[in-house]
Amino acid sequence: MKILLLLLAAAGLCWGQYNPNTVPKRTSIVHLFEWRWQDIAEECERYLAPNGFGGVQVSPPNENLVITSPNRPWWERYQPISYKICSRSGNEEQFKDMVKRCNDVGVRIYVDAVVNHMCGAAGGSGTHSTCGSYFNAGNRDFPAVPYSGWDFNDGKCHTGSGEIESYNDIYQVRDCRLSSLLDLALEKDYVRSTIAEYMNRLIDMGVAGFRIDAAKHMWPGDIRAFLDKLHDLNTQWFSEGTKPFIYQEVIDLGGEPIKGSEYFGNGRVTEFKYGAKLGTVIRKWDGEKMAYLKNWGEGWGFVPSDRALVFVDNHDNQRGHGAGGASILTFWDARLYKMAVGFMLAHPYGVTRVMSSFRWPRYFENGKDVNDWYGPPSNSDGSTKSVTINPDTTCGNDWVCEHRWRQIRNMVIFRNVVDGEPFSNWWDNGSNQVAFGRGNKGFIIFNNDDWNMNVYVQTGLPAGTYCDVISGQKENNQCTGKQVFVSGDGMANFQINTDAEDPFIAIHVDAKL
Ligand code: AAO
Repeated sequence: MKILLLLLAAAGLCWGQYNPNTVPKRTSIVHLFEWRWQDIAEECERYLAPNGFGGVQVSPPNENLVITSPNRPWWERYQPISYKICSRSGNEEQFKDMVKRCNDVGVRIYVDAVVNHMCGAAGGSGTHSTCGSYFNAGNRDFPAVPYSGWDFNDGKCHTGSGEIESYNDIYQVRDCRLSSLLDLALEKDYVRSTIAEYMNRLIDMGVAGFRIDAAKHMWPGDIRAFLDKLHDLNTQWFSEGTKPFIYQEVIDLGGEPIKGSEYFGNGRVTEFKYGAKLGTVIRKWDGEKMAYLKNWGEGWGFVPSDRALVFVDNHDNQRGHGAGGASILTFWDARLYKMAVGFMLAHPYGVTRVMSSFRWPRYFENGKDVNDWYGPPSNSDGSTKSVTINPDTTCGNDWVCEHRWRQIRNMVIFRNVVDGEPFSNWWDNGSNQVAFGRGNKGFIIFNNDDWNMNVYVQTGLPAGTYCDVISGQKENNQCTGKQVFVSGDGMANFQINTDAEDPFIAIHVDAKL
């Protein structure tokens, strides 16, 4: 079987593109949700490149429906009107400038490709779109693409409502409308070619890959058909013959007939069990404890590591959309969130994506956040506010910038330092005090119990004094945080009190004093 796969790969028949195309030793992606292209370009230059971020997932760049009731929700960007590069994040010039400037400093751009559908059936008709293109949702007319009635699945869906009524019926999930969004007929070559043309324009500009939105709602073979038409990446920044990185949004928490594994032939898949389970463990719900994380990864029923794109929260489940439920940790639960992100970035499983959010006036009624629709920080004319940077390096204008939190940023660096090193030296107290290393390059230890911790454990690191990159960091060969002394045999003493600001410590060889 292995030999057959190798042969297929050699023959170029295995198309799947699993490699994020980042520059060496830059291992994580950050989702700069709803950011403007100008702000992303500056962030690449002033922050992401200097701190070793591999790439940025950007919000859908194409023209979308303008929704005024509610007032400009974030989710209007998941209702395409055309493939013109024209959205609240900026125009085509600005997009191109961002891609160039980020690539020039070695930070990749991944586009959120919304190609399963166009706007909702009740989108109306007119020119209320971000670039003013005319459309008529009722007639399925999108002349700016162009798509017409022929290009949609209305005839193919067999539910009375035309909507997905049951996730247990794979035909409904693929051929019917997801929350009324007009479902494109991806079996048609015209539709496939049109989508590929859009993606190729982006590839030619220098984009390094795509998140395929709502991939579960497309047949794997249909996705494959448009991926087969894609160009290799722009040789200004990538070596000849490089294919775009593909990660498909397939929500598979178990319990439905559609499995993430059906999509492996096309690229990676989003592993939603990861954040749902990690949140449950760190919250200590359902009898879970961190000691159980010893076999985290495939051992927990996740897809193989080399097929997974992982995250603690995403733009949907941080506000109750999509899937994962109440266990999902977000910036709203900052202390636990930092532990979860720290664990994710230290652990070798998957390609990791860090979330970067905007704040909204969260307000629960009957357990549901009624403000889950709130769009990005915006001015009275609806334009998105820029990301301002405060003197202490945090962000203003209600941009949360989790990726700039010291603990998270330093763990992004940790992951780069330990890249390629094995998971090693696991230790736990049978409860919620756990530790593990990455070969002889890095070590992390957590105390999520309700009592203080004082232990001697094997770090696997060379002897020396290390600076904890959670409570501080190494600056000019001095440590602004706690210091850890590793003796000649690799052992070290760690003390973490339950009331510590962040109940975990991480050290790595680049933070050795
Ligand atoms: C908006 C309005 C709608 C309106 C529509 C059209 O909210 O009321 O009908 O416009 O006018 C986003 C927003 C939507 C928004 C849409 C378009 O989230 O609210 O609709 O833009 O503006 C499913 C899909 C998944 C999708 C997710 C939200 O499978 O692909 O729903 N995510 C992506 C994007 C997302 C975007 C879209 C897709 C559309 O990330 O931002 O929508 O482009 C089950 C299924 C999942 C399913 C969820 C939610 O999950 O398994 O596949 O996700 O239900 O419907 C347990 C189960 C778990 C289950 C979950 C929830 O946890 O274990 O499997 O419960 O029931």
